[in-house]
Amino acid sequence: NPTINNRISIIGVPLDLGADRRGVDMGPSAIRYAKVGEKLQALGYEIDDKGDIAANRPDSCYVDGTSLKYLDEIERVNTELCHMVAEEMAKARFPLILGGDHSIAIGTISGVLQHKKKLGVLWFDAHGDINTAATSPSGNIHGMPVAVCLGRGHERLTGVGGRAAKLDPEKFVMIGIRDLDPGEKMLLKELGVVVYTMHEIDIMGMAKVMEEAIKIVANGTEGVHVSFDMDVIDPLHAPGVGTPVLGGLTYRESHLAMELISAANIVTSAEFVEVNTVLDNRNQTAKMAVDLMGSLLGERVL
Ligand code: HAR
Ligand code: MN
Ligand code: MN
Ligand code: MN
Repeated sequence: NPTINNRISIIGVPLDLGADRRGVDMGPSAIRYAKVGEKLQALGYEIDDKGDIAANRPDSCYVDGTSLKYLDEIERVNTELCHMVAEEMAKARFPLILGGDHSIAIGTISGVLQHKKKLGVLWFDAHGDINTAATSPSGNIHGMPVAVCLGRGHERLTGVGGRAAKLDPEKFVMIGIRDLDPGEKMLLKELGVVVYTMHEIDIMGMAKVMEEAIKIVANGTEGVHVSFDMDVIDPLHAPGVGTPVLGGLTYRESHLAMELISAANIVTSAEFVEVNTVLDNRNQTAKMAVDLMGSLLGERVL
């Protein structure tokens, strides 16, 4: 396998300032409690758990107006995450990031970009996360990381990891989308991001969607990052998320997607985000995240 070696570094980011609802700050603990380390060790990986990046709580943070809530702290945490991800990759290790709200994709992706200038991204989400302060209905930064990684948005966010290191929108593919704001629809079309909404998944089937998606992100790139927002899965199977949206991926569709990425040998980093323990049902969603990591990293039935 050219892209994954057998060494994984786990980084927890207990940040919930990008979201409206508390609870995703406990995501990394919940995912570890669901035995992520044990699962990956059993698959033959050598695991280095780097622990969590310290993130402040909303009570002790300044709210920067309403259009970019908690900008200071989110910039600080993502800058640290960017450094850590780049550091682990410099040691030829695979970074696996545990969220935390989805604003942490800013730090993860900018860290990976320090090593892979041409990076493909597979973004699994119910949402587009491509708002800017101008279009966001909420001011929540977890609705903005895609815009930031494509070079749009507040300079304090696009500046994380350096303004030059940004993604190519033609190598960015979204899967499972079913909730977009008006400004997001406009920017997606303007930038030419390929979006497989739930509609395309229903019509084409997940196998065909992934075949096309993998081709797009793998051709002409040095690696592929998987950004997995747990709310892409139907709330039936993943109730522990802050912003559930009906009509999501089934259990098998989500696993099939991970298995096909694994079989393609393209993934060089991954993050699993938005596990909200307060809203979860006996850690079901964290357990689901760990099972998906298994499928992504080579677990097979037979
Ligand atoms: N689009 C809405 C906003 O910008 C909701 C964003 C979503 N929540 C997430 N992100 N979990 O994927 O506020
Ligand atoms: Mn550093
Ligand atoms: Mn998201
Ligand atoms: Mn989402």
